[in-house]
Amino acid sequence: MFSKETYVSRRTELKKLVKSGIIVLFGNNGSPANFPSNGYHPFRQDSSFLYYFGQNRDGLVGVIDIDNNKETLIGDDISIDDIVWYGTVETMHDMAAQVGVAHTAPMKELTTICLDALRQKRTVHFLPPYRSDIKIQIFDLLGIHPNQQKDSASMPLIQAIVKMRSTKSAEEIEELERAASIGYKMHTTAMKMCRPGITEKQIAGVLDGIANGLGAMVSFPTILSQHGECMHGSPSMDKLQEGRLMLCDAGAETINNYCSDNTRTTPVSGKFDQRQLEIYSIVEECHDYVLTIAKPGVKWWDVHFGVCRLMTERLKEIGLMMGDTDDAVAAGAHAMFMVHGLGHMMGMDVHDMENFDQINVGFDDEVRPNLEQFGTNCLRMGRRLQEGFVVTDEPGIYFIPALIDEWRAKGHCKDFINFDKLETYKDFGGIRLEDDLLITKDGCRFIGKERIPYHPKDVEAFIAR
Ligand SMILES: [Mn+2]
Repeated sequence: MFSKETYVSRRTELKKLVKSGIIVLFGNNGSPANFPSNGYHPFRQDSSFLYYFGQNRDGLVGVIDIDNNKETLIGDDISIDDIVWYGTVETMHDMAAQVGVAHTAPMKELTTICLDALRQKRTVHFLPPYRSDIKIQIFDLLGIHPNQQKDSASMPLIQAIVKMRSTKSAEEIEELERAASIGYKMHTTAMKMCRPGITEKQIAGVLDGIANGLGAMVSFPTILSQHGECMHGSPSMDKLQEGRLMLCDAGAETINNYCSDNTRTTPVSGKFDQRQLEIYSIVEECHDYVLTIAKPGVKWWDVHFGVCRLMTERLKEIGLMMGDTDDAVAAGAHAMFMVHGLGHMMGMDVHDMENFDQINVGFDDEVRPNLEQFGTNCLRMGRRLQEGFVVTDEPGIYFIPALIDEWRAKGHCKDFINFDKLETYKDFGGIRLEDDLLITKDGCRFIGKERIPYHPKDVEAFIAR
């Protein structure tokens, strides 16, 4: 947790931005796995609740009455029955004091607060809920059916929070650096463990343990697979095989809930073969290219398409693509290879604030998303960069057999893709490289004091055995 002053000043700023009404920020509740007292662990607090109220306990709600300038932390003190099982925990009063909140109230009082607000026709600002229990709570409190809640969520509140959370403060950047150093340990361990015969799950399990042992957790379920062409390939019980590539996309989340998100692709044999090296070098060049062009004022949309053009140029050189580069990219032909966007915002959430919809986070009035074109519709961020933004830089090239078959059958982008040659890559898998970019005053830098090896020579030297 940060100092009391951090939370006080964040709430002060939020009140200024939202201007009037009453803000209700729901914290998360525990989530049962197979029976109520056997919950999914670790508990994950809602990020916006954490950002303004700092407390990492279940069953809390933060209320900010802007018109009456009154802040209340709502929740029930735990009973002696709970103390027997879980030990003594801080009182509601102490938790409120730690984050500079003057008032506390038991959960039942939230009903009164909401009823009074509705009777007085005051605006109750809430965020779009993503958990079913909170949807029921909002239904009970405000009478809005879960189907209507996303549309009824407060745009002024969403916009204010996006404005504040998009720009990371110095103390937040320190936390992101901490997450990066845990991520470094996870990734370098995975690279060292990568060899024929070990299962994907064996490695992924160790990565979870590294994060846990450092008081952290993984920032999302680890993607670790020799089927890198499957975007969210969960680790399986399959053994890694000689000649394949292991794609590992994993990150840590610190005890204060700031994330890292990196991807490395490692040759199981210890050395890249010629074909792998060709594709890897293109991804590497795209990854490094971003570092030279991302800076305040530049649209991430343009960075993404700059990478798409560079990738297309290089794929033409090795005969997988053809035709005019600009025409190919305009037609979306590059999305045969890079099916996703170049990156996303990152902070307390690995896809920062994705619960508000990416259109509200990564785009604005100036830069609108393209929801029609395959590939481009997965770009989660497009707007102009600002100092303090954190965005992932994650180009990738994949060979997805089903996608190759589908486009070939339809003749889709046949003027730009050499399907005969592509056919021979169906056993390739995929390559992605990912690092987290902090936008600085006049440029950008990668987060993390130590770079996880990624230049092919460095990778081979690092895993040499
Ligand atoms: Mn990512």
